[in-house]
Amino acid sequence: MFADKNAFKEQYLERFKELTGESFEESTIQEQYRVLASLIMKKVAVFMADSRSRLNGKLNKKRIYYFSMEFLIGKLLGMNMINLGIYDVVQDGLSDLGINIIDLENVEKDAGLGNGGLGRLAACFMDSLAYLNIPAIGMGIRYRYGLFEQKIIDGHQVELPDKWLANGNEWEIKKTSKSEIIKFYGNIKSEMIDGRLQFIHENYEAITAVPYDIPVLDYDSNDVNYLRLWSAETVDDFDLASFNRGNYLNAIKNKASAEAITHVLYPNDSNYEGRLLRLKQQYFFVCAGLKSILRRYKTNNENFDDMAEKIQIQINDTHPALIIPEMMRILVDEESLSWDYAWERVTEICAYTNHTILPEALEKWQVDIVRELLPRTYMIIEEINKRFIELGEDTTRDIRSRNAIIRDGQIHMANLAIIGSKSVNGVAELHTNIIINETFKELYQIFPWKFNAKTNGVSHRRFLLKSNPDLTQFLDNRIGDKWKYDAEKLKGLLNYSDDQETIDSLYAIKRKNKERLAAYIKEHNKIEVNIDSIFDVHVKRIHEYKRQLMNALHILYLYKKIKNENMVIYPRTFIFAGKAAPGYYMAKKIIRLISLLGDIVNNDPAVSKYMKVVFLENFNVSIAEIIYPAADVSEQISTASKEASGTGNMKFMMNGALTLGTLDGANVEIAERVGEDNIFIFGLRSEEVIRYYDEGDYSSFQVYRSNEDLKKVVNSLVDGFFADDITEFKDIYDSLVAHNDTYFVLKDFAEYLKAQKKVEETYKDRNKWFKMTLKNIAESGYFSSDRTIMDYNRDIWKIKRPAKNCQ
Ligand code: 26Q
Repeated sequence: MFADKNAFKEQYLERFKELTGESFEESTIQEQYRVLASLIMKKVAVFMADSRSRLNGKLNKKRIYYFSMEFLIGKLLGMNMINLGIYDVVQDGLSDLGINIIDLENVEKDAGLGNGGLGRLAACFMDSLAYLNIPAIGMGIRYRYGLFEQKIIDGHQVELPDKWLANGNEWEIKKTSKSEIIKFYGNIKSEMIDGRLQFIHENYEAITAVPYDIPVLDYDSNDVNYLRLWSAETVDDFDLASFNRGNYLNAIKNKASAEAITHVLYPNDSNYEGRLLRLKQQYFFVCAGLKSILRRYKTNNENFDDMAEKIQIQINDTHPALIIPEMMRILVDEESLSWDYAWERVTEICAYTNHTILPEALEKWQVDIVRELLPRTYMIIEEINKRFIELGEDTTRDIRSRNAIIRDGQIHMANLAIIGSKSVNGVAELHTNIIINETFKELYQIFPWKFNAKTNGVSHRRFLLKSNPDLTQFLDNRIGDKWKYDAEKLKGLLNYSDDQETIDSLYAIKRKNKERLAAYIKEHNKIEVNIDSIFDVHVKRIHEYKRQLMNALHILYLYKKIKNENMVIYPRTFIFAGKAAPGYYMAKKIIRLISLLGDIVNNDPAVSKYMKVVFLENFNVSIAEIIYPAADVSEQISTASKEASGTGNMKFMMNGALTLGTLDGANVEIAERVGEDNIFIFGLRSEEVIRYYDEGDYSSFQVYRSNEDLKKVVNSLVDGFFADDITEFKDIYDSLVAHNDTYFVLKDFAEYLKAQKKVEETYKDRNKWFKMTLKNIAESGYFSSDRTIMDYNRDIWKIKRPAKNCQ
């Protein structure tokens, strides 16, 4: 692409003039970034066009459509340069011009179009689909504002709008000509036309969906997939005559309310809220995406027999599950196909991934609002429901009624998704067992063949190759660079387990990455941390089940021991980051608790020489890329059974941090791979937690009363230790003591303490620690999303793909 750095410089300086009408000498760093991004995008767009024409037309290949309300892709410049193989040449060229490439990368704003795990998983999957040359399109929403920007002010979380588009977006191409019209509200009239009952949608409100395509590059070829994000616009700049069956005035009223649909991402990640606007978002992108898929299908195919051979749709949690009735509506109403034929197509095309077992997170919609907003879709859901109940074997009739889609005046989206899909997968082995045996036990009896496990993975190219360049170099030197293509090759590192020089290098690399994080902390938190302390890191969304509170109580325990009993500990830096849903009261209290704890610890000279507590604000993909490589300890301490998989655990592991965790989610599989000697496991097992819930025989008060140390720690929440206002943490105290500690923080506390002690003892033996590190890195290949995607493809999508690089 650029023969050498001089060729790059020449094109870069030329592009500068084209784009800014000025010369490079007068430029700001923003312009320097924008020109670089646009120069690269120009090339990428050409590759994208070529890839598309390879796939379209005669080839008419099978494609994957990954439907997700969230794609947490982060920044694109660095990753795109790596994928194009031009990172080094650009770096050298820029350096000649006096520009540090990292400074330019940092100008880009993160595309934070997701809440956390589920959204980042979708982004990692897009990376791996492109790498594996699986033709795929990600369908999502182009939110004007992504996940809020978090500020911590006096220990409180404050939310600011995420203006990620303020300086434009160099990576997207607006496709106005591929817009679709989406209809809301109105009424349905039925009429006999040509002997067939037809349903006519009248008096609807129409909204235009405009797609923006973002290319997703393969690592080593010029194959390009793309993400298609839909934005809502009013219809007035569209050809109104083309949908003149509606009411003109209705159609163009409410410009503001039309555009509001894609205004902002809902910031909840675990507690569903039945908001009308959210439902509009769901239908909006599902309907637009499906129309664009069928438009393409129809230009290449004469009938619908082959649909499943050309189209496979993965539904990322229930958020896009309306695709099931919507596809029925199009096939039956618009294409005049029979119900049974259409249902056969739908249930061989759609596949559903479940990401949660928390009952409060399962989506349900009030019948009334669905019926009003989506009158025809609602009728179809009713019909699907009716046939599900009535058309099964008599022996399963009761089960079917109990598990109906429509119950208690609500539409149960998981039931709809399961009934309308050919595959239902959990995101880790344990999680899949729980949905089979608990959450969807009865539906499993009806559709046992649908259920399967697909353990999550992460893009090792973003979270290792890109974010940890020194470890990348270290690996290349020892095992060559095949691991970039096939992460299982990381196992080659095991040949170096007893090589002292290798172990020393791992230590040196970790130390350097800790320096980088320490500098970041110094700059943002004005806190000086000890590079030689243990970096003990807990970063993820703030939620009671993830038990940041247990970690805080441990810190409080250490503080008291050091302060009052002169206990000596190996120095530690406790690092937290994560956002709380704005309406989640307890999560916000926990942030405040950690911040105040930090103030007390960091400002007490007797204690702060041993430990520091840092809360980094605004956790996002870019900050994550600095944090994972610098961690010694990865805190994965959710209440067993609650974390479906976790993916942060995998990112830490790849970067050589050791996991301190419960046997929950994918931690179980990490433990299986590294062996119990290379991980710190503690706490209740998921069966025990589930048993306690079923039997109701846990008493947190008993635990509290019988453990003196724990009692002192918990009491300090309400005895004036933190603040003048002793009521500040009363609700946290009550959740533990008065409301029986739903997440077993007190129950697991003693074992957590022991495990932490073991971490400390182990860390003191540097060789032992870094041998464990080596084992973790070597075994992390399984957790590459390349493997996950190959598993989805083998069992669900079944696309024949060119054998690639897995030599
Ligand atoms: C639903 C309705 C209304 C508003 C918001 C939502 C909503 C949005 C996001 C519900 C859930 C989410 C996100 C869930 C999520 O991130 N789950 C995580 O998924 C990861 C990838 O599979 C797992 O690793 C985590 O264990 C799981 O918590």
